[in-house]
Amino acid sequence: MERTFLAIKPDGVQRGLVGDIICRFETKGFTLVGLKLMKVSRELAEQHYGVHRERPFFAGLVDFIISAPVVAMVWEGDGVIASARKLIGATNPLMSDVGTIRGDYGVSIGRNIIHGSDAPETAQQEISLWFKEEELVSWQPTSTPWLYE
Ligand code: IDP
Ligand code: MG
Repeated sequence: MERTFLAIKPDGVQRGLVGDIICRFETKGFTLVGLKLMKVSRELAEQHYGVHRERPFFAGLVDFIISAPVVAMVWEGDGVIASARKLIGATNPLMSDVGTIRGDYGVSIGRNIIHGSDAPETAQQEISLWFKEEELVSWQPTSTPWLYE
């Protein structure tokens, strides 16, 4: 089973969207295997967004991510990496489809509510950056045979 890293950003937490966002992944049929509310250190934020270090928005993005709590999560399921990106929507919420998290709740690219890993390699890197192995729980939901044939 595939795993992905998702993080509800400070704007999503401050706006009271945590419950709705978790609900979307649960009802889709994915399995929560890691969850924590955390105040992110500058070092972690800079590492997480390291690929964007040279971009003009980098400093503002890091300041934003450490400005209020973040909900860090790992979700599991067949195809969860690409599917979660679809549920999240395009990076700019004004361009995201209606029905996606960003499309339903956001209006600006710098306040786009949630992060999701974009590929298997980044998912693995981000899961190990944000979670210790013992913080992840492997379990089999009783709904599995009703979700997968
Ligand atoms: P993604 O989150 O959809 O994968 P990326 O291009 O990887 O999008 O950018 C990472 C994050 O950086 C975005 O989610 C957004 O918060 C922020 N970001 C990207 N482009 C801009 C921009 O032009 N202005 C401000 N923030 C941006
Ligand atoms: Mg990205």
